[in-house]
Amino acid sequence: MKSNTDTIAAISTAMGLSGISIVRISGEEAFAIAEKMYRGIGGKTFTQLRNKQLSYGHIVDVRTGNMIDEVLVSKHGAPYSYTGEDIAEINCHGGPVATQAVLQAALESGARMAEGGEFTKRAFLNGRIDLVQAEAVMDIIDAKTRASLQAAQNRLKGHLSEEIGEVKEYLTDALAYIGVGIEYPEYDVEEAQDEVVYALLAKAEEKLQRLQKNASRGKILNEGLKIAIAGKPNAGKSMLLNALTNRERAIVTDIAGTTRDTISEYINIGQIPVLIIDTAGIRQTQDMIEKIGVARSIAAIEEADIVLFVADGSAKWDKQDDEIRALLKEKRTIDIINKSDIEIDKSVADKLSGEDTVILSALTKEGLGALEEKIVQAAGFTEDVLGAALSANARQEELLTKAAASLQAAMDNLKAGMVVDLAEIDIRNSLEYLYQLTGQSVGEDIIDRIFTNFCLGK
Ligand SMILES: Nc1nc2c(ncn2[C@@H]2O[C@H](COP(=O)(O)OP(=O)(O)OP(=O)(O)O)[C@@H](O)[C@H]2O)c(=O)[nH]1
Ligand SMILES: [Mg+2]
Repeated sequence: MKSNTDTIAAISTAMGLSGISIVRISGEEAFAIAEKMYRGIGGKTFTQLRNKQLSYGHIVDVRTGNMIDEVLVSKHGAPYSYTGEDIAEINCHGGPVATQAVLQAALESGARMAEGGEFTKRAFLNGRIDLVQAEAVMDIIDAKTRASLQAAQNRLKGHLSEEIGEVKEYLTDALAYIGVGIEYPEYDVEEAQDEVVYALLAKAEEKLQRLQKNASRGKILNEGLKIAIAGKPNAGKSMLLNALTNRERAIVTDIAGTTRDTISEYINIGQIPVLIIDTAGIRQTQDMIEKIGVARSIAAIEEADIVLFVADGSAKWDKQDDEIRALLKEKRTIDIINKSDIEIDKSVADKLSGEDTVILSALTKEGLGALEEKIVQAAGFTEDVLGAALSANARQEELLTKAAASLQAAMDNLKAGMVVDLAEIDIRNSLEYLYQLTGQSVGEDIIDRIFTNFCLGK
């Protein structure tokens, strides 16, 4: 286990050819280390520099004194820095050789190579941000759309933590009320106590439910929505994929069974990141390759959040359509009649006569906008939800669910007329999950696991 107090250094920009790169040094010795490597113009030393100001100078090889690179440096004194510790930041020329040489100079001057996410981990350990905010930093770097970015920014600003803070307060208050009953049995708080505790729990529950709802949407913003296109051969699935992705991604022919393998592509639909998957047309077949393709289609459908069922508007509805729809019974499905540019067969129109059916032409793209709107709706997003999305990641969502379950148990017990002290343990559990969420109570192993997913230098 690496120490959390020694001074660390890393390259914080992406490796490769670039205009500039940034080497960051954080810890108690950061300024002393920078002092050894830096020669300011006009003989100024690093120590003499003003806080949070860019200064021009050179980095030298600490053994030979030879110049390594021309740089701009800045110092950020604790606690007002990213990590909460002293930070020296060096802007050197981009390019792997110059950048590595500057990092090397820092390591030779006494810094240790930072691990992935270690700067952000220190910000957390120093209490500058909580765990939800630390995870938001990673989501900002990973953001796939503007909405994902906005949601992560909200979390970094502490909005989600604040909301969780309110739930914690209700629960803590409830525990305090129960405490009164336990410690001062001579006071006659019994009667009112039940009601007060229950009311507090109900408030906590309402808030938690809202957070949970947002959390599931947030997961979509972070991880993307999986959409599979399913239907019988020649329905126009691949042409629909091409229309949605705006490029000739999949081969389209009039031969039934053209697509053999699943083909996937990332797109954005109304600010939602979507992984869209074209599948092989599902049918009974003797062809070895097509058989494997059909099996893969079925697996892709199982994994998908939403399935687009494509019916061929130019052909008669048949048994294959029925079989595929039976397969989709448990899935969130959007029905589509394709090929609206030619006359739609009555058998298809009759089968898919619901209001929710989208009629479109993958060829002319007519009706594509309506499909995209349906997808956004089906994913549970509207414009204002997108703006306010207090998203959460999978870890956070799981803890919210656990907290809600414990809270529910406490409320059920109270409702069933159990003595109020018995609800106490469940309330404590619920609170504990929320502490784990924000990181007030979380094991070293979990912290390490969270931060190792970060990129180096962040
Ligand atoms: N007129 C018209 N033809 C279309 C439309 N969409 C697809 N087609 C035609 O239908 C045929 C099949 O299209 P594909 O996209 O290859 O169909 P598929 O569902 O991917 O078929 P498989 O890969 O075999 O399962 C091609 O000849 C397309 O040109 C449409 O909206 N209008
Ligand atoms: Mg195809």
